[in-house]
Amino acid sequence: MVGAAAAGGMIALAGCKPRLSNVFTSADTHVSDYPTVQAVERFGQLLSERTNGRLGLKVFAGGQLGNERDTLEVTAFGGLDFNRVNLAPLNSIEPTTRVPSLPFLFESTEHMRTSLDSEIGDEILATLERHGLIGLCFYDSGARSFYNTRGPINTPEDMRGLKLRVPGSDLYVAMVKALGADAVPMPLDEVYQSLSQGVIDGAENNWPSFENGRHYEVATYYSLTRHLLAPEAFVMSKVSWDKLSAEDQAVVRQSAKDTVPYMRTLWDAQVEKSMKVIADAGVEVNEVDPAPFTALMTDMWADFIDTPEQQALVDRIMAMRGGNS
Ligand code: GTR
Repeated sequence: MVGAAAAGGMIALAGCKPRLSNVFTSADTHVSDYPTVQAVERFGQLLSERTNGRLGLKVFAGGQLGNERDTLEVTAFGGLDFNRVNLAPLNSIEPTTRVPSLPFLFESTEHMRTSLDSEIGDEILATLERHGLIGLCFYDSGARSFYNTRGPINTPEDMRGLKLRVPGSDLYVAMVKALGADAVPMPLDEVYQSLSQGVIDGAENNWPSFENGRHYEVATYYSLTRHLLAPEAFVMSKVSWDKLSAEDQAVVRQSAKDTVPYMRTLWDAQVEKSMKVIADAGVEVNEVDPAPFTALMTDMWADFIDTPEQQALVDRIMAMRGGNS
């Protein structure tokens, strides 16, 4: 693995002064101009500037190193230094990550941003350390809604019997089942073909992923349920982290945090761009009354919130609704 080679290089060079440049590796399922990739590229520039070129980063975009679940495992073992993933593959690994993944928990992007910018976000990120990962920051991921090849979804009844792709997370499976549809867990890179071949009828995602994966070419109905405002996470391998000096660890942490406002600007612009591409392609987009979806999807929270630690986080996030902090 490239990451392992870079890490091996670090060990060999650890005793030399001054240290030569170490190029870390990072994985992303998205293409190189996607906001998450751009933000991690920016992180790499900051890292290099702030260490006078001692540390650098190469981002492997477009899922070239594998799907999120697999690359996450490799990251935890130190074969990759960094990774940018959705929270879904972390749901089965760390229970606290299920909290920001709960449908209809955040009432707006603002609520999501304020909650995760507060100490709540840092506390959730810190829980990843027990799994070999250093949680560095959260990135925006907009709102996920359903799209499909059959027709507009207005009520949960319209979802009965639809085969809908979800990321590999029990929470997502339960969410779709609660609405009466069939959940098909599948990596993102298989969705386009599965839609084209009728293996699935639809999926759910935000505007940029719906557009970037070209899913809108096949699934021409996008129904704005906005059921999930779960963020993305940028993580580092604890194996690689432990090899850094305390000063370099602080640079890594700060540089990651410093990319968050940049990512949000890119994100908001990308959403606008994707909405236009999708509208121009003639996709039928419909607004949805969230009430019946909210009722069914919040009923299942109890199945995924079973520790006092998770419940306390849910309560604190709920208390921040309506602009309270
Ligand atoms: C996207 C997210 C990806 C990936 C994808 C999915 O919104 O940015 O990291 O998790 O969803 O549905 O697999």
